[in-house]
Amino acid sequence: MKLEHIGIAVKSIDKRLAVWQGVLGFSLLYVKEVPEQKVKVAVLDCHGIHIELLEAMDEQSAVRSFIDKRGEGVHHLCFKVDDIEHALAMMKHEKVKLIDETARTGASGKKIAFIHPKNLGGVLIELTE
Ligand code: CMX
Repeated sequence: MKLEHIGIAVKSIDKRLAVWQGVLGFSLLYVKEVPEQKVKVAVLDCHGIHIELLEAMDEQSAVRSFIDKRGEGVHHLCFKVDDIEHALAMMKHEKVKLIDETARTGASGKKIAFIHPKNLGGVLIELTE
């Protein structure tokens, strides 16, 4: 498993890009709306590891609830696996609580799945293939 990206919940992508891109100097790879997840994402490259800024698209967005409860900040870590269905089956076997029992398609078109933060000290983990 390799760290693929770090998701960071922000109120405004435009406002935060000024620092992540303008001051820290990371290259912006793309900005995309993901309506099925009610989020807009801006993905920056940090020497092979991506920084994914997440902005809520509406009041019902999970990112909005996250920011309302905890404020802006680290939202999730995403790890890359070779076979996501195998990784999910292994976790299920080990009784790890899953949010997604089967993989779905993520913002980049790759298969993704979320693991419940309960097993991971309150940290939301995303797997991607
Ligand atoms: N950090 C810690 N805990 C979190 C969390 C976070 N970022 N997000 C949710 N939780 C907790 C909730 O508080 C809840 O806890 P309890 O069960 O104790 O109440 C639990 O996890 C489940 O959360 P939920 O929102 O009630 O569950 P849903 O199944 O409705 O949604 C999730 C889960 C992770 C999909 C959603 O909360 C979310 O974050 N959606 C946005 C996903 C995202 O970042 N998409 C960006 C694009 C990703 C990509 O395509 O690459």
